[in-house]
Amino acid sequence: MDLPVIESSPPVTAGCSAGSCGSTASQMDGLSDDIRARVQDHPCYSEEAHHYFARMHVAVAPACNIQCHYCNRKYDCANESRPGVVSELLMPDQAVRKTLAVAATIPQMSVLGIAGPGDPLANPQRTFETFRQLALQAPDIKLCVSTNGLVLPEYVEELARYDIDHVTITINCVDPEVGARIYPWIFWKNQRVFGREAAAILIEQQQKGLEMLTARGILVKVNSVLIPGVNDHHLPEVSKIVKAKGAFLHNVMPLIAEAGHGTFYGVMGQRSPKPAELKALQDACEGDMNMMRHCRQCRADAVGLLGEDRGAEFTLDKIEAMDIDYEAAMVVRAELRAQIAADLAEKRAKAHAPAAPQVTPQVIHFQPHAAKPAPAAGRPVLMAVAAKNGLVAVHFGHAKEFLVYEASASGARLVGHRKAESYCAGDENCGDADLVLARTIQALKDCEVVLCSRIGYEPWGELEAAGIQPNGEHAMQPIEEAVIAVWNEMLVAGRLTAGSTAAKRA
Ligand code: CLF
Ligand code: SF4
Repeated sequence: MDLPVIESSPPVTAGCSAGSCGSTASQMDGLSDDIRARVQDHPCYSEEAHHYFARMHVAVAPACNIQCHYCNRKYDCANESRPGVVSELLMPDQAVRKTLAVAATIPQMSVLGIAGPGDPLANPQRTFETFRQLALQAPDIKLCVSTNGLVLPEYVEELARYDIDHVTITINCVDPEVGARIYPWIFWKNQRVFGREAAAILIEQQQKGLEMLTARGILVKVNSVLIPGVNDHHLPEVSKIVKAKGAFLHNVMPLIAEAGHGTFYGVMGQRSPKPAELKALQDACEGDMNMMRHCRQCRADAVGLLGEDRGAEFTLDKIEAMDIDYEAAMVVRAELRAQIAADLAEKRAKAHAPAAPQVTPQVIHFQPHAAKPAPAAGRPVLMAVAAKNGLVAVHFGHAKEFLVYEASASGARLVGHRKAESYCAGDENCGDADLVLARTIQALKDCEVVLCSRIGYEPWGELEAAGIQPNGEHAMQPIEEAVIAVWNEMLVAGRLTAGSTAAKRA
């Protein structure tokens, strides 16, 4: 069968090469067949799936019923978006047409989410009319919603009616004292409630909604915004509690606060966490909970694979002009999904085959999804990867983001990502190259290695001078295989003894 060639479509025949094989694969292995089937094509609920499947958001929900200190409603919901205005607010009919247009054009688009720019459940008519129409017209698309939780309990039944299987609740605290520093007010029973009392109501509603959803078997992801000095010490407790109540995944995201966004925190100079602080907190929560590490803090109108935005291809005027045959599209989409599922199943089967004996006990061999090798004597190393579709496939100067992996004796695991501006656009913008390169190096400063498909002479030197080793030797290799290979090289070269370079970066 010939599948359509999509620019951003991952190479589904590339074996483990196209996927993520580390800790997330282990998490997937530990799931029941039922749960695995429900998350395996959701790019947010499965790290593995995010290499293969795309999501889209439709911005049908402008209003909100609470105020968060990190949000300015002129901009996207900071819970689920990076700052920037939503390009087009949509009515339900428009949102449905856009969804069908995207799904027909990008067959790996598996999930439609409503995530703002306000709160979807504060706009129930628009949100549920969109879901109602899509459940009828596009039954092959998973529906997903993200909410602050204030009115969640009263909509659990309706969410279940439209077979909405994935719900995200943003829970930043379980203590009203902490909450009062995040939420100045909520709108509750036709009046504004302020401070601690507002936070207490919100927390109670969130917890109740979480319990009701999990009791109905709906998968719940909890998002938390990490706000240094406000809820950083509190989030491990949040993680413990939401896990105990049945949440499936916890996504701790960094606060985005810049004065130019006009948010209270931005104007007041509240700082955002550093990447190392975010990772440390995620690590601290991980003992109790599955942690999401690949969130890209999407716009409320994002389209495409996580980390890319193809929204400009689907503006209202463009989708009006499109001829959409959704019946035919569903056939193509089903074929693509079956092919990806078969490919992943084959990889898992291979992974469960007995591992070859280790040639030397010190070096890790790449065994996708296999039992972890015996610990070797080498410290963990952070490596940034310019990646596409699960491969080391991007020129350093063209990378718009870097995935950050931690390589250690236990294997390679994704621990985050860093945004970058591509400075080598080959046009007049190259005039700012020095500035952009300096910012990229700053963003990667806790990494020891950068893996990319190619890199120029000048950035090579600048990275080395900053203590970051560029590496273009593993172009087009699967990410984890490349990361482990480099870690092994460092180990053999004696660069991973305790106290060597990484310690200075901590
Ligand atoms: Fe959208 Fe959110 Fe559904 Fe995903 S995003 S409503 S669960 S389909 Fe995903 Fe984007 Fe992170 Fe959200 S990467 S911001 S977690
Ligand atoms: Fe903004 Fe979302 Fe908070 Fe509402 S819930 S104030 S839209 S961040």
